[in-house]
Amino acid sequence: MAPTVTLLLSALLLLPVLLAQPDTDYQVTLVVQNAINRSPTLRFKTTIPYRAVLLGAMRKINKANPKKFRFKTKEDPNYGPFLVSVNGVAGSNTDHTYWELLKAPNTPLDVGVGCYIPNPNETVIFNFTTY
Ligand code: B12
Repeated sequence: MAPTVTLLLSALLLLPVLLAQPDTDYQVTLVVQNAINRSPTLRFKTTIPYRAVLLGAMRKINKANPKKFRFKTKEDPNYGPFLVSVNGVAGSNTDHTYWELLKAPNTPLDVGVGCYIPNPNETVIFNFTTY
């Protein structure tokens, strides 16, 4: 087969794959709430690239709002980053508190911030609560 024809055929075969992966970023909303002391709820919006993880959205929000959204994570050898604190409020083993990760309105995420891939226009809630 002539090289030009092969090239054309390959391009045609790749087309559905390329079309299935949108190149536009999508919006994610992050809500920070405290179920224990009822401090004011914060809401941030950002955009992330196709199938980016939640941690990427958090870093982007922190970069845009360094005084309003800060966080710390601790690397777990098995599950990746554990969200330890948000805006200086840290979970505690003695008080049995932690930052719960929810997909709005109240579905707990089944993985941590380093693994979770938000859907387009999704709202993720960081809820400081007890266990
Ligand atoms: C107890 C527990 C917790 C406790 C841990 C605190 C404590 N002092 O006990 C609390 C309630 C805080 C917790 C929270 C979460 N957990 Co949890 N947790 C467990 C559980 C039931 C047992 C862990 C354990 O004690 N192992 C025994 C000890 C000796 O081993 P260890 O390595 O020291 O255990 C530590 C780690 O497991 C770590 N840890 C616990 N959960 C998570 C989650 C993530 C993402 C990370 C990075 C670390 C981590 O805390 C443990 C104590 O220090 C496991 C399931 C299981 N049966 O293993 C789920 C499990 C580890 N948790 C899980 C999840 C998803 C979460 C949350 C993301 C849930 C949510 N929607 O909010 C949050 C973490 C949010 C955040 N801030 O990052 C998943 C992780 C799956 C994955 N691939 O990421 C598991 C496997 C359960 C599941 N759904 O399948 N968890």
